[in-house]
Amino acid sequence: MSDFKKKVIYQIYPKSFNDSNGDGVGDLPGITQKLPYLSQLGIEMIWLSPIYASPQKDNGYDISDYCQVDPIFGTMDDFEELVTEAKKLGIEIMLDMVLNHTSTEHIWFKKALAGDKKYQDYYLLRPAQADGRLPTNWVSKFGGPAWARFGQTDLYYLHLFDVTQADLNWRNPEVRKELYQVVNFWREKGVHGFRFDVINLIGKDEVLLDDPTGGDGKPMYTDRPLVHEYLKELNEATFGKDASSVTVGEMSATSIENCVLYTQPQRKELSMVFNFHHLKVDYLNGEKWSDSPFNFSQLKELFHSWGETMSEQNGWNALFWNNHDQPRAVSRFGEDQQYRIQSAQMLAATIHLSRGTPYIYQGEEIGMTNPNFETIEEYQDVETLNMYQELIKNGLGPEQVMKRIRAKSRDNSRTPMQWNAEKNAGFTTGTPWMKLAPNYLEVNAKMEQGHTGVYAFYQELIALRKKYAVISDGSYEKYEPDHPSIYAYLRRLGTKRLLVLNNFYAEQTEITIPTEFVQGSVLIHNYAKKKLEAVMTLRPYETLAIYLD
Ligand code: TEU
Repeated sequence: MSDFKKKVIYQIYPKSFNDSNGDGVGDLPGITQKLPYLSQLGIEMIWLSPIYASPQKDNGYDISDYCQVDPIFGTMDDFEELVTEAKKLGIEIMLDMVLNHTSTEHIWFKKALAGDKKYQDYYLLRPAQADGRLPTNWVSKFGGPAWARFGQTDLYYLHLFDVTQADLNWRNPEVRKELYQVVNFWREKGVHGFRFDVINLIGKDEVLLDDPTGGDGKPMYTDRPLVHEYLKELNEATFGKDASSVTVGEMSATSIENCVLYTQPQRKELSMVFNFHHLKVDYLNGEKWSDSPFNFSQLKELFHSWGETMSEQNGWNALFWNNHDQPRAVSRFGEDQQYRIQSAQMLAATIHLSRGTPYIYQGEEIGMTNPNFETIEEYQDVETLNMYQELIKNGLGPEQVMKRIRAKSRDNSRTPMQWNAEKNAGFTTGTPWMKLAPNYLEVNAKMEQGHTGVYAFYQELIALRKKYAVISDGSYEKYEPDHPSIYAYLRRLGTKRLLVLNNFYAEQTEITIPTEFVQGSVLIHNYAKKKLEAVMTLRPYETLAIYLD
């Protein structure tokens, strides 16, 4: 049995982590160089965003060969060296499996385009509707319709993401077999962890239909019952053979009910799931590119309902604030100026002491912030660039659009890792592929390691999870759900209890704690020690956890 409940997983976006050869792009040897840094933090598994051969239209989530390393990241030897060196430090590798779609540069798609019927059945090709409309009214997640003309034919291929990312036909058993071989190819290289990209979109119906609500089509292809069947098959054919494997499914627009089913151990689907509901609490009417502050009561309600349901029904969550698709949490849910350190620490405690497996996205452990670039030319992400055009077309002025992009762009998290205060923050000796956030003189790993800042707090949280079973295995219960500024919860395992209090605001506030906790001990705290009292006063972004044995 894998001990993924005690582990903390660290996500690396290889392009922006560490460049060893001065070409401006992070690479595999660069990651190997930084393993001691990760080991010191207490990390036991690193998830690498895609490192495979790719035209890089979506930074590697558009794969042209699943079994090759993209030369921008190095060679297969470099990968093997990384696996070996990591193992010496007790660190395992989790790879990102993008199995819902391939790049249109993949040999399968090219053969399909050349007329090979076998490969045409690898993708979702459909004719236009009788009245000439596209096969369905679905919208691509990166803007525009989800269908594009298939070469010179009368057919269209489905692309739920970019036009260069063609959805695979999972109903074809040959396709599934090929993909299982890919997973096994990497297992043989010593990989024990897999993150499955948008994996709840693989169970598409045989007949693809218009969204009757006139919406974007999501309910027509998300969490279909077949997903569970395919996951069981995938499990059995690949990682299920390895008792130490750790898997996480990235679930787009999913439901708690399905996530319970995806993760209950006896169902043999996945170890855990990422869901994104808590990261949509600043989407006005569900619209990502809106301009709106986050809704705290909605955030708490989501944490509580997911925490309690998964706890009661024995499902398992991946806990996270940041990844390569999200703005920096400290700029979004915290305060990245005066209270940068305190709010980064508070956000860390909220998820690291909760029930599930916590993930850290590179730079989060040093409190990295959004870069706030001035102009659209400084942004690179395909989604951001498409949306810029779309929002301008919809009538917003350029400055209004830039304000939204500064808050929402996926590039917020993709700026190079800030290692030190030297040139390019020590990320590269060359010209970085993407501009750095300008604050690297004050915010960098070297500085953070030098004093009791964000890094040391993460170190402490990671160590606590390994030591206290109530953190790794305890149940989850909400506490004072209606408090206007504190997010609080209780963990329980046998007679042991943990109360976690987090002030999400810059104003001081009060909360009454259960009387027995006045006799408890403080496990972790981001302010100087204070006496436990029935009514506790919490300072700006204060977090503390009280333990009762
Ligand atoms: O993302 C899936 C996804 O639907 C979102 O996170 C999406 O990028 C975001 O909502 C847009 O606002 C995964 C990967 O994490 C992402 O980087 C890829 O671009 C995408 O799949 C396609 O492979």
